[in-house]
Amino acid sequence: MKQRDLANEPQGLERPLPSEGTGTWGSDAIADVIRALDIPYVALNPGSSYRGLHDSLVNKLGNEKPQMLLCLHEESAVAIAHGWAKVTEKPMLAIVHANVGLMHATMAVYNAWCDRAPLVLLGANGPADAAKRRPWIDWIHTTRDNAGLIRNYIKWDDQPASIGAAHESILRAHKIAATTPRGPTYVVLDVGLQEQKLDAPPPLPDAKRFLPAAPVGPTPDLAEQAARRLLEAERPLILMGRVSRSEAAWAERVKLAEALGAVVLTDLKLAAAFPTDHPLLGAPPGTFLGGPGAELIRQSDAILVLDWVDTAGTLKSAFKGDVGATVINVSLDQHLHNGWSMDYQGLPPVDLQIMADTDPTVSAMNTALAKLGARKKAAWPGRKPVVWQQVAMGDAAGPIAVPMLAVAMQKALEGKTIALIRHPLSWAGHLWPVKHPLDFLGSDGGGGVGSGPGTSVGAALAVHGSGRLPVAILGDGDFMMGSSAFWTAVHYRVPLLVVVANNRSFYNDELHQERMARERGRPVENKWIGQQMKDPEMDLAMIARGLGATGFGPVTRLGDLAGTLEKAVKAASEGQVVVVDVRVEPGYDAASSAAITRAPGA
Ligand SMILES: Cc1ncc(C[n+]2csc(CCOP(=O)(O)OP(=O)(O)O)c2C)c(N)n1
Ligand SMILES: [Mg+2]
Repeated sequence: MKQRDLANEPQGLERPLPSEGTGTWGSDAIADVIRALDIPYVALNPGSSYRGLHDSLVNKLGNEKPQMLLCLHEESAVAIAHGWAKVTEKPMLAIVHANVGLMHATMAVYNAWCDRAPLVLLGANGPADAAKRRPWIDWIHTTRDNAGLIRNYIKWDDQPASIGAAHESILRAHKIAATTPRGPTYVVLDVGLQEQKLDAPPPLPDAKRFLPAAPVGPTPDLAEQAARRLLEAERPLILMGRVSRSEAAWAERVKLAEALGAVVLTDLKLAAAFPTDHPLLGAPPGTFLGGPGAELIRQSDAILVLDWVDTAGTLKSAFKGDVGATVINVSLDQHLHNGWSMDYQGLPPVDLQIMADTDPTVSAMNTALAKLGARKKAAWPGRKPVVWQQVAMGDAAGPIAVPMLAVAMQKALEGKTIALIRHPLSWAGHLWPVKHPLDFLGSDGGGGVGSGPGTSVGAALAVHGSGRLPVAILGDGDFMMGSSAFWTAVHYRVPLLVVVANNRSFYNDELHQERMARERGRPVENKWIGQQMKDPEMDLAMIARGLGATGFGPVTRLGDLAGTLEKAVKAASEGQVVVVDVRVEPGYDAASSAAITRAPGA
């Protein structure tokens, strides 16, 4: 393998002087158990509530394993950890300061929760002992129940009261976060605990004995029942939802679909699950279920649901009334459902529930099918293959529509292995081919705008060094809310290509105002007020340059796009963080517009 130049790698940066301090502190012992988790990075924004732990991470652990990633906002610290987990399927660590840092982090925690992304979040509070609080500041930054802020959208939290308890707590937080269904966990470290002097380092538990559980499979009998029902169906269909990034599991899903003759639908909100050029793909993926997908579901007589995000809503949109097909639901998600957020979606009618992970279930079904033998009759008689909408390009001197941007980007990236790590709301499934589990990473999970920059940086870090160029296409609203995350990518030398589909608007909501105006007989012309970001238009390339990134644009004419993208791809391939401001025409794909502006209950 080529020797990596450490001056241009995160690991080469921010090397501390050797520490000659003596003594053992509470936070040193906490740092020891953090080291045992074998997590390479900790994303953080600093604060005095964890100054003890900060010191131990730098001076006791030498700022490696984990290495600090300094973030300019707690929302981006957690989003970076989220983006990392989207690729690695493992938790990164993040640390936030007291109640205020946690308040900043909340939306990103919610996004990670909804995306079922693992995250070990550490925070701090106190001192719990009021007699030890510094005047004023320790009082405003101490809360009775710090984790209460986020308890409704994390899997578990704790505030340990001793070093031994902190060891157990951190090991448990890791184990729970990384066990499926995955999600965030939170451990609050009391200031007093971190800053106490210890006589001797307490014994460290053996982390290897507290590892997360492996994904869980179905019983052979359940797998066989599922396989048999789909094999006997005339028009079997698979909704491929949350699945892993494993290449082997990808091949197993293709094998299953082929053995069953099942038509497959995938979801644009989730990472790649099935090749878009496969003849069994039923329709291009959508954020919402489009007409052709709904028609296929309506026609199918047996549906295998692999941890789909909204099974009830999807079946409702397709069948309108009674669900005529047999439904086999493979999901562990119910373990996470609570009464606070409705991210669990509607309750789907299910004929066979398999409480297992999707990857091992698919493998078990393939094993069952090998015994059951091939189909007797071909499935889906008379089905026509997907018709891929062609994108019409405009005049060189004319404006740029989002589909044209997609075509131009594919051209500029030809011959490169890339990961499309984020896409804007104006995106549509027919715009991007997917042939590998890392070709496409889905969306934010919780619909919290502003996560795009952070999750992109985290995902870019996770693919760094793999030969895959990370590419993010972001809305301008999303970019502006979270743009400070790009400084972290520049600082730690994490290459990334960001293209902003800049429609100078929170355009999603212009669609809503348009709908309101039409429904109420009011002027549609007013829909832009309180939505558009003009006068002044923001110079996003300059903002990028201000953060140390390379900025291109604004590109306003279609004819200038190819040349600019070519330069941008070259710069990112050479290791830079690159932002291209592309001024696009407002407008969403017709299916998305219709779904977004639907009336309540429709
Ligand atoms: C934190 C947050 N605030 C507001 C919204 C409501 N919202 C949904 S989409 C959207 C517009 C986002 O703008 P941009 O990223 O520019 O995408 P565009 O719709 O213009 O393509 C807004 C404001 C949200 N989902 N999350
Ligand atoms: Mg916009």
